[in-house]
Amino acid sequence: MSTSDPKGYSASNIQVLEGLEAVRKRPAMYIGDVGMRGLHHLVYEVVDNSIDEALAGYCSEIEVWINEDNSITVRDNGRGIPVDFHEKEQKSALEVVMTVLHAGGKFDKDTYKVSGGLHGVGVSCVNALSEMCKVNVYRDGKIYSQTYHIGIPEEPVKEIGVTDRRGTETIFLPDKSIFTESIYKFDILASRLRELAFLNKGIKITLTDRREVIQVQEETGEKDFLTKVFYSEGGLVEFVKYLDSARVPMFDPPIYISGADENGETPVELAILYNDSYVENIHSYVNNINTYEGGTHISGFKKALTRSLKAYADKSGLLNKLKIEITGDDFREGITCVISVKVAEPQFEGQTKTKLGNSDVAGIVEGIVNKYLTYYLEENPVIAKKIVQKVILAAEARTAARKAREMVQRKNVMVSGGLPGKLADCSDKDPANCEIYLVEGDSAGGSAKQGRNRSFQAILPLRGKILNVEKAHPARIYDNEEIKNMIIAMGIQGIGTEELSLEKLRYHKIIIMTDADVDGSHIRTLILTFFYRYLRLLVEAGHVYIALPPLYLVKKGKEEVYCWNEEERKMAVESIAGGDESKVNIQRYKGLGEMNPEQLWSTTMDPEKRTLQKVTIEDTIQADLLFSMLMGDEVPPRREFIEQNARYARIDA
Ligand code: 0RA
Repeated sequence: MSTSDPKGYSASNIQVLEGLEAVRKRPAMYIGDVGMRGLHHLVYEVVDNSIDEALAGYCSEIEVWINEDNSITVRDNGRGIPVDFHEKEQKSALEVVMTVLHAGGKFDKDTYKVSGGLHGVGVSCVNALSEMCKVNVYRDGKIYSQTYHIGIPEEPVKEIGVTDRRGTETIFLPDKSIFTESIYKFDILASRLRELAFLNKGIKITLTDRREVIQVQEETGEKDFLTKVFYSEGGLVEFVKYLDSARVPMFDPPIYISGADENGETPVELAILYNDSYVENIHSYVNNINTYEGGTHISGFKKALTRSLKAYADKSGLLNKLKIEITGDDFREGITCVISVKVAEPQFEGQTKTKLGNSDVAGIVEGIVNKYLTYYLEENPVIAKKIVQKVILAAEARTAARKAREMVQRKNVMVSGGLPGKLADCSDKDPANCEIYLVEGDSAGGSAKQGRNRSFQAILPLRGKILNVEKAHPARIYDNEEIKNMIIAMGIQGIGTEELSLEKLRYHKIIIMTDADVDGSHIRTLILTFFYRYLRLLVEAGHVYIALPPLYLVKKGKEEVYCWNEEERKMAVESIAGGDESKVNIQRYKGLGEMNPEQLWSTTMDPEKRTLQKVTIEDTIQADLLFSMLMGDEVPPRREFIEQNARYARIDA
């Protein structure tokens, strides 16, 4: 094809338009969804390209701005996207990268790998889904620029000036006709960028919120905006210490392991810490993506951990007097670990495509971890002994726990139908149709029982204290009446990572319903902590919800409007009394018990009218930190942390 062939140009352009059109037609296929998650995903997609440039060794700094209009700017000091003319496509390389699907890695194949975001879709998708996008490339002393509208270039790449800097700057405004959300959340971006800084040591990442003015300089009138800088010299070692900042470590520094397969490919890196809690806290990443469903890298790690610790314990005679068997779980009680692998062609599986499927990775990780851990334990006998002793305690406690559980299950069979006396069960027996409300308090439980639709809604009132599982030993879980009742009522066979099975789950919706006050939110957190630590699978499978009772009832004569927030309250007063608060009666609901059964049904339980929030484990790092801080022993960091991170598991509607 000759460079002057106009057909070549138009043919490639038609392809480009078709590609962009496909993305706009089915955005969810490319970025997951068009809600909060998808909106933020756009930023990660752009930042990932800069991270790749940094991993290639050409970029040390990435700056991200949330602009006043909720557009985003991402700037790096890398080599700059190439702008040279692309013969085949008849346009600048920059234009190809920005408009052709999956074009990101076409150039410079050896050094530039497209790791991509979760879906690895590339920056052209971000472009297609933006009502405006502009890229400035600083390269060879010049500034090049191109602007796009829903992915289509306004004009060819232009040289617009000279510069002494280097790098790429992308500005984009997500298309409001595609996304259901348009407001960026600083905390969500901060959390991901912090994670990226830990995972990729040495890269400085700055996040600035131009919507939040912190201070105005008196003399110059210059504004200081809310800014956070994320930078980690120590990488994963600092990451595990950060994760355990509310726990008491058993040793310091953390164990650090890094290696690769025999060809020097598939780099594996991990850091391990043990603390005095009973929580197993393993976070894993593949190409910087959080694989929270686990996968082959995790199985390889677990195998090697068990094998090397077992071998050491056997050899050192520490197990000589032990009569009981040690299981894999015992070796991981109180562990905090981050594992990060880079895989050339990752296969993602599972419900949310966050489970690594590549089978060869298991052996690679197992080999590296086994070799280094064996050596580490030999070299550090004091620490090794501490770990083994903790494992023995875990095994003993687990044996005790099993006895307690068996007793629960036996008792269970003897009582009528085996269900807790407090449970008001539903008549339908098909779990897919059934819901259980976990209701705090006596009177609310009573109202819920009267107000419910008994064919498919079951009520379990929680009256006593719910155990704080963050502090309690797993063996004590079954001692707690309320937790025991929940487990039996839900029909769950066991708890933890290995015994939990959803096969006999009796309800597909488990709905936590608590008061809208401090006590209520405390109880909700206790229940969520239990679910997060021991029934993670249940949450991951999307069975757990939070009921949202209304906060206000605005009344004038016969007219009644329920409101779920301040804004709705104002709107209600506006619509029924022209905005005059003195003409209406406003009732603030603090407790569920203030509603009669009919009210509770129509506002909070009727599937036609209620609002449920599904609990998702979107951000496992933040969830873990929050639960460990809220519920753990270390008091001082708590208050500040709660204030800064009101978000635990992300709750989606
Ligand atoms: C391909 C080749 C080269 C750089 C890049 C891509 C590149 C892409 C992005 C995206 C965001 N920031 C980026 N920085 C660089 C290198 C070509 C060369 O100079 O040899």
